This record gives sequence, structure tokens and C-alpha cells, in this order.
Amino acid sequence: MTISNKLRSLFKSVESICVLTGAGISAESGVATFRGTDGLWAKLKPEELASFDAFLKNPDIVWEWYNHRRQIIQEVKPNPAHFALTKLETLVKDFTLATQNIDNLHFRAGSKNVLELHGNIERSYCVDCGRIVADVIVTPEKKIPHCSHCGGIIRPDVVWFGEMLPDGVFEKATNAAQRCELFFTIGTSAVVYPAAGLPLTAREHGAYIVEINMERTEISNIVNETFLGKAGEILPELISIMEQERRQAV
Ligand code: BV8
Ligand code: ZN
Repeated sequence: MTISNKLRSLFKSVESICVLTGAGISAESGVATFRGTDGLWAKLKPEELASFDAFLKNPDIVWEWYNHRRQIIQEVKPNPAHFALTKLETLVKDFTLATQNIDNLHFRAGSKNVLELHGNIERSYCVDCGRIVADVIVTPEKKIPHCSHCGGIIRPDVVWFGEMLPDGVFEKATNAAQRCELFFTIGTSAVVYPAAGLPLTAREHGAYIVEINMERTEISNIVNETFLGKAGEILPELISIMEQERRQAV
């Protein structure tokens, strides 16, 4: 794989890295993306399912969709791209991983400093009293789970369209994007805000932006270097180049 001299010299000395990941990094684990041809949205429309109004109108349909995705996520495993990021975290002093994914695969791969911008499908909470509920059971007989404490309706702990991101999480991600020397955007179509604004913020603060994606995206023209292809193949190669450069630099 050829990388630019600029990236090669950055690999030698960089100590502050920020990463943004999207559904594409989990594709090789078998988790469908949103906007690809086989994507989840191909069949359904985001506003039909990933919004609080949709949930209030059709909680059974929204729960059926999330329950289906939760079952898939329980069966899949992190892939080499997730593990490459776990390795990358050990190579530098300051590492932040901001993910739009709700599939928990970064934590399961061993990443430590993970900011879940859009929540986590394995967590749920009561709309009325806010109680966190870990193991929600949804069955054809019981399509809508209710809170055992107050009887309120329980929802997935994910950020829907029109909803604010969890308190403080986006601020931490923005600070990391502002201070990093090197920013990776991996497996995201970069159409959903405010997450998609992070690479732009990093760029404005002088970071070198590297994109890894199957296809060009909305931000390909503002990144410094794009690697087109599978994250599970490209990322491990990039990290091993970085390790070699840092060994030689010692
Ligand atoms: C908010 C829920 C403040 C959980 C999701 C008009 C203009 C700009 C913005 C807006 C607008 N109108 C509304 C907005 C705001 C809106 C938004 O951005 N809309 C977009 C669609 C225009 N944003 C919001 O509402 C956010 N909140 O703004 O709050 C506010 C509050 C109140 C009032 C006003 C404002 C909340 C956004 C969060 C929405 N929730 N998910 C869930 O069910 O998952 S979004 C959903 O899309 C997921 O979270 C997903 O992560 C995210 C982004 O998608 P990607 O991860 O990028 O996935 P995608 O399939 O698109 O792309 C995958 C890429 O990977 C592809 O490019 C593919 O080529 C590549 N790939 C595939 N395989 C591989 C690969 N790459 C490498 N290797 C592979 N193997
Ligand atoms: Zn409750």
C-alpha cells in the first residue's frame, strides 16, 4: 500500500489522534450499513423509524426493528478494523474514538476511550422515569416493553433524528477533533450531523485528515488522503506501517 510522505512522517511522531467511525466499519462483521445498496434505509426511511414521533406512533414497529438489529449484533463479532483501532489506541498518548455506531463493537474489541455519539442499542430507558433498563425482552406477544417501576414505555437508548446527542459527548468529541494532529474518518458517508462536522473541525484546526471508505463521500474533497476499500483490510495495514515507522524512529 502506498501512503504519502506526509502521512509517513506523521506516523513517526504523532501523539494525538481522533477517529470518527460509522456503519461501514462494522460492515465486515455482518452488520448492515444504512445507505449502501443493501443498507437498512434501502428498505425503510430513517424518519419512519429512527425518530421519537415514529416511536410514539408505532412503538411496536420501531421495537421490532431495533430488536431485530439487537439480535444481529449479539451474533456478530468485531472485525480486523475494530481490532486495528484498539492497537492504534496503545501507540499514542492522546486517542479518542467517536463512533456513530450503536453496535457496541468498539468496546467489545477492547477500545477504551470510545464516545458513543448516537447511543448504544444494548441499553434502553423508560421514557417517563428515565430508569435505565439493561435486558429488555420484546416478543410477538409482548411487543412494547413497559417500565416495571412506573409503567412508562421503554425505548432504545439511541439518538434519533431531531434529538440532541447525549450530554457532553459531542463536546468531548469536538475537543478531541480540535486538538488532534491526525484525524481518521472511517466507514461513514458523512451525511449525518453534527457527527459529520467533526472532520471539518479537525481540518480547521490544522489536523491531517485521512478517510477510509468503500466509496467517495460528502467530505472526500476536504480530506488530505482517501483510501478506498474495506476498512478491515486497509486499517490493519496502515497501523502496521505506523508501527514500523515508530520503531525505526526510536
Ligand atoms: C441533531 C440512530 C440537534 C440510531 C441515527 C438538514 C441539514 C443538516 C442536518 C440536518 C438537516 N435536517 C436535520 C438535520 C439534523 C440531522 C441530520 O443530520 N440529518 C441528515 C440525514 C441530513 N441530525 C440529527 O437529527 C441529529 N440530532 O441534529 O440534534 C437538534 C436537535 C433538535 C432539533 C434540531 C437539531 C441526530 C442524528 C442521529 C440520528 N440517528 N441513528 C440507529 O438507529 O442507528 S443516524 C444513522 O446514520 C446512524 O447513527 C449512522 O451511524 C449514521 C450515519 O450513517 P453512517 O454511519 O455514515 O452509515 P452509512 O450507511 O450512511 O455509510 C456507511 C459508509 O461505509 C458508506 O459510505 C459505505 O460506502 C462505507 N462502507 C461500507 N462497507 C465498508 C465501508 N467502508 C469501509 N469498509 C467497509 N467494509
Ligand atoms: Zn419508568
